[in-house]
Amino acid sequence: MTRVAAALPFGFDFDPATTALIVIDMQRDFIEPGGFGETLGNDVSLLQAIVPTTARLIALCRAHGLPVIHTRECHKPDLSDLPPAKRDRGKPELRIGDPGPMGRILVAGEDGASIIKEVYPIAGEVVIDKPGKGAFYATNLAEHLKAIDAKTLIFAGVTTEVCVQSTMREANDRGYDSLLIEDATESYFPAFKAATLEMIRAQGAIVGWTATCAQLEAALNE
Ligand code: TIU
Repeated sequence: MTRVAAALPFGFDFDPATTALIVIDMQRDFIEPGGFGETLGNDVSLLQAIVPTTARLIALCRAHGLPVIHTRECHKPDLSDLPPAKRDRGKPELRIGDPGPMGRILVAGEDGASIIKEVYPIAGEVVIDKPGKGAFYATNLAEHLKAIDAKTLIFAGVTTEVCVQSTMREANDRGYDSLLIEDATESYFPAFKAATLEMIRAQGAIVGWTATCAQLEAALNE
């Protein structure tokens, strides 16, 4: 077993042979101007801060043989997997499926839905397209994790309190111990990120653990 002793709320033990990294939605639509994140009224530049650490985390996991799974929040071109409640919510300038500067907003195959080049998947890595916030809903993630015999999950990506937290909660209910890498996840709302880290590890790791990339690095390189 490997131990991230400095993880919160207490040491996180895992076997690298049965651990996978899940990188949530590091897509142009959330991180670059002109996409879904910006059309919802957010300052997308906040998310760019975690790109170098997320790239370092991915390289670390690849070097140690941990499978890296990437997700993309996006919808089929015919929008058949887009509930009206999701499309019609709020008053965005552009709705999901509308044409924007990076192609149709949050639609599979469009430039905006692609993963940013700094953390792009390499050959052999699984990419899961998901219509919801959680990565288990309406995807084959559960089956894939069983197939690779994953017991423990490490999480990164955006945004902390929306798709990352939703997926961690889904994973928790499915029996996975999960570690969220604090400096490889970000929110459009710094206070929401801070609150999410707190609520994940409260009550004796009610949802999971948090640690920094350097703390995981130290544990894996020991
Ligand atoms: N809006 C927001 O913070 N997030 C999302 O809509 N999706 C993800 O978190 N990926």
